[in-house]
Amino acid sequence: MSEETLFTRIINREIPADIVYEDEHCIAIRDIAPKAPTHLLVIPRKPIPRLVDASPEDKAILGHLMLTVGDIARQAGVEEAFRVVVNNGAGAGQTVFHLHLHILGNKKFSEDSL
Ligand code: D5M
Repeated sequence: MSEETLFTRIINREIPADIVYEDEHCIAIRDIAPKAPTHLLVIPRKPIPRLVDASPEDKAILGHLMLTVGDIARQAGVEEAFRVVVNNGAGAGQTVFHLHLHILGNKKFSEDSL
């Protein structure tokens, strides 16, 4: 049985996905169960399970992800209003244990909710 994560299988084109961006360090896809009209996932090629599992050697990848979120948000036309969410651990709602950043946009956000 494969130990690859779902997202590694998408990165390797073993499972189809709507890929909106990719570069040498990461890929961005449309979420299959969107929670906002624009709901993208930015996923490092490296299968870091959770944010808390990232190590100092991942510093450049983490920085790249944050910078790339801005590029992807601009490309999607949501750069003026979007949220970035990282669920860390099952208790926080993480279901795919391969680090990913949710970009949520084109949605009316209430000011006091996260
Ligand atoms: O977020 C995991 C997210 O991954 C969740 O919003 C659904 C999404 N998902 C699950 N399978 C797929 C496929 N095959 N394509 C695109 N998106 C997918 P989490 O933070 O772990 O709860």
